[in-house]
Amino acid sequence: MSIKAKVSMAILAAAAGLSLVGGGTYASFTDTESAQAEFAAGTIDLQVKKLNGDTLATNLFASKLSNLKPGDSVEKLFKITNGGTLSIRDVFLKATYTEGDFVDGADPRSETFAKLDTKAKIKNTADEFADQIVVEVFGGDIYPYKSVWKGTLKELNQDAVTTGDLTDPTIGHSLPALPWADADPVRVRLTFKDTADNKFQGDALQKINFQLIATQHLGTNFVDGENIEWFNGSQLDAPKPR
Ligand SMILES: [Ca+2]
Ligand SMILES: [Ca+2]
Ligand SMILES: [Ca+2]
Repeated sequence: MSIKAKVSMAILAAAAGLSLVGGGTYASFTDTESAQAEFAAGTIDLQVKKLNGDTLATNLFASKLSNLKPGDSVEKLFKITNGGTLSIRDVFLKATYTEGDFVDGADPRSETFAKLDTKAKIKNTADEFADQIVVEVFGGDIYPYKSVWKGTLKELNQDAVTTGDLTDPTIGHSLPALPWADADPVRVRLTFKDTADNKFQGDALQKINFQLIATQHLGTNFVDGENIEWFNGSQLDAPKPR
């Protein structure tokens, strides 16, 4: 008998044995074992910090962005860190505003209305003003120089539009929680287009909401015995090979 045949016979015998145990009535001696399983979800918690590690205040910019002139730009450097237990795959930036957050310089409610020359008192929409503001977002390790997105605030306000992924390549283009909470630097620059004309004098978007959206990695098929907690905490952007 070849080795192959012996092996297949052994398997057949084992299968037959199992079927005996499986069916029929119980004998006198019985035993039941039970086991429990915990099924606990991890957490995704993105935090926005100053470069020194302090939590950022409500306003993204510490400067008051007012009295700006065409051609001005202002830049903010901050970092995104993982405060949860699951590794974060991607982080996208979104900026939104509403018509209600806009005050036209030609509107008597405008702070600068009284100082505005009559010829510049021209009404326009929030979108027209937001179209004059260029948003540039950079990611990358140490000093974020890699352009992740460039467009106008008006474009970024559209529902389906976000910047590209901000996670840097140093730890697999992700923001793992293990072995330590990763932190990636981000740079945002707002520029008032130097082509903005007089109708935008005194115009103000009183609230621009910046939102950072963190996403999880794709689901993984685990085999029992694997360290799931560790894997999900330290996961990188590339899918787990199978
Ligand atoms: Ca990523
Ligand atoms: Ca990273
Ligand atoms: Ca105006």
